[in-house]
Amino acid sequence: MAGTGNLSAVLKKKGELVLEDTATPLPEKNEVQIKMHVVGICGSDIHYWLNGGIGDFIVNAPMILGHEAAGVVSALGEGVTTLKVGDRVAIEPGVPCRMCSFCKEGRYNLCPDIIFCANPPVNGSLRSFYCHDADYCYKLPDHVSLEEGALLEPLSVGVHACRRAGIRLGHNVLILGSGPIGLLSLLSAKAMGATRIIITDLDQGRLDMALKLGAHHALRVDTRDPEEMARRVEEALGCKPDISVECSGAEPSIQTGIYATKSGGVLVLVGLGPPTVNIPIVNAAVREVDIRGIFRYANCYPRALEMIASGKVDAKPLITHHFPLEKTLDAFETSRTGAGGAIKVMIHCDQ
Ligand code: NAD
Ligand code: 572
Ligand code: ZN
Repeated sequence: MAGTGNLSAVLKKKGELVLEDTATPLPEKNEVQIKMHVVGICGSDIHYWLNGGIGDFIVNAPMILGHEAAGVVSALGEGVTTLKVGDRVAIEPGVPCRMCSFCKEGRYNLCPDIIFCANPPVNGSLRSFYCHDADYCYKLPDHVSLEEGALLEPLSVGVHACRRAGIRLGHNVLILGSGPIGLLSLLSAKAMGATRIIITDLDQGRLDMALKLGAHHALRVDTRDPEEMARRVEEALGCKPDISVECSGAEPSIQTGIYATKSGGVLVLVGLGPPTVNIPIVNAAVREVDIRGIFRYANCYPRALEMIASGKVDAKPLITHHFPLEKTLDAFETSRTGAGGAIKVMIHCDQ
């Protein structure tokens, strides 16, 4: 029988985020119960809290937030043989149907029936206890912290973006936007062999973090003229980038991404802003700049974990703030405002 005493961060409706006890779930067949340790706040959690929805995904009923998560296995459901109680795991938050053509081809992120934490109406993992399919949990080596385990989620977005971009040894790369996703794309691009990386943002603090993480050039965006920004990128790099990865979703930044990318190169759209944007499509077409989108990630957790476990990637500097679960509202406020240079805010569920 399910118990109580499961402190959870519940978004009741737009603007109303509360802490309340929910039922402690018991693991079903092929699931594990996880005593949650840490959950990172993502921009989408903030968006659901402030706006009550993203596009067609509307919060019509109370929903537990959180999808960047890691914890310790506390119980096993029937049939679980790959994990044991006490294992430290990172949780891949999207579980697909496993049956459709997308799942069978390995592109399970495109599964129309995927169940993804904290996307309405599905509850997330920002709570004391949470159950998840065991094969979407990744055991962490002893030297990888649970905080790093939680970072595997946004790092997987960066890995998927760089895979879709085809980043390889020797590429010059432009990253547009230095939020957590831009910064983790930067780390992924470096790990995949990019030689020189230039990054943009409106905010100097975020650019300073990008330089600390190994960007070669950081350009502050102080004009809405995308052709001028593209010229500045070329001037700083000494050539046009082979690959651009757009991580802001802002219209002028997407425009800059097209103008800046070398003819025959690739622009990956990671940032999702307004559903319709005005872009110089003819410029992209006649210069054979391929524009590719991404939707989350598939098969990226193992690679992201390997990058962290090997020491090739150090994502820890992104973590700027820590709060206990009881202070969730303060944590969300810090993430929302970026106070104190906040980049990735972590909530600790078991303090
Ligand atoms: P964020 O808001 O923290 O970061 C965005 C950054 O872009 C900010 O630092 C902001 O200052 C900067 N920016 C805004 N306008 C700019 C401009 N004109 N030029 C350059 N920089 C500009 O968000 P995040 O968590 O880093 O996520 C980035 C984007 O990626 C969001 O749009 C998010 O929805 C999207 N995302 C998409 C996927 C996907 O599957 N496609 C997955 C995760 C996140
Ligand atoms: O880590 C997964 C993730 N995905 C984001 C944003 C933040 N974190 N996406 C942006 C919003 N889309 S969506 O298709 N949607 C609400 C399902 O607009 C998903 C990807
Ligand atoms: Zn996210």
